[in-house]
Amino acid sequence: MMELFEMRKELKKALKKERYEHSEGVSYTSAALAMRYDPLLTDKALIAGLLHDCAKYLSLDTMLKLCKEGGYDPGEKKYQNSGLLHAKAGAVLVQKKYEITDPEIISAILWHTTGRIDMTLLEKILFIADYIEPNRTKIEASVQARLRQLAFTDIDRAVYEIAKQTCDYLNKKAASISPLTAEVCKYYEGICGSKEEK
Ligand code: DGI
Ligand code: FE
Ligand code: FE
Repeated sequence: MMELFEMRKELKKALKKERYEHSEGVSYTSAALAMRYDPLLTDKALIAGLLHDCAKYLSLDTMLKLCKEGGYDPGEKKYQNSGLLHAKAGAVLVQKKYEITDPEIISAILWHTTGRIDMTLLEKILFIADYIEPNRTKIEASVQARLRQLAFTDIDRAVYEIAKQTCDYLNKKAASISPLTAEVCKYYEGICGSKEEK
């Protein structure tokens, strides 16, 4: 298996500086969440966090090729943008370039952008860490502070609120929301809906 420092070295070459910093942030934030919810997942969380955006700067063509190689459906044309495809392409690239074989890590990277129904713990951890890591500063400070606390106290509610914010953001931008993104929001609202008044 590739050592963590080798992964970092390779990743640094593949990403812009800010994106690399974000990846480090997601890496240690995922590890911290794993320590909270299942310490045995800490090492996997560290790696999944570090590598989750490794395909972010590939061309759309290369992303599509990687999807095909991995047997992942790239979806309809209108959803074939780098925002959505880098997750699927990344799930294949980590196997080819970073020697990752662990199915839990691969699946966390695969679902990190949209989330999915009934996520595993590691999938939830990466989904949340991507949004709350310290270098991510584009989110309003008070919202960010609340989500950071929520992540460590009510993981499903944190998943829901992040999914909801992503949907609201895409709606505002008038971007086409993939059916899965919308479904995930509804599903997790159902799971934590009873706590709405809290
Ligand atoms: O890769 P990051 O920027 O760290 O974050 P991400 O992987 O969660 O999201 C990447 C982008 O994908 C972000 O700008 C939001 C966008 N996105 C998420 N769901 C959808 C989507 N874009 C479209 N068009 N449709 C979606 O359903
Ligand atoms: Fe991403
Ligand atoms: Fe990310």
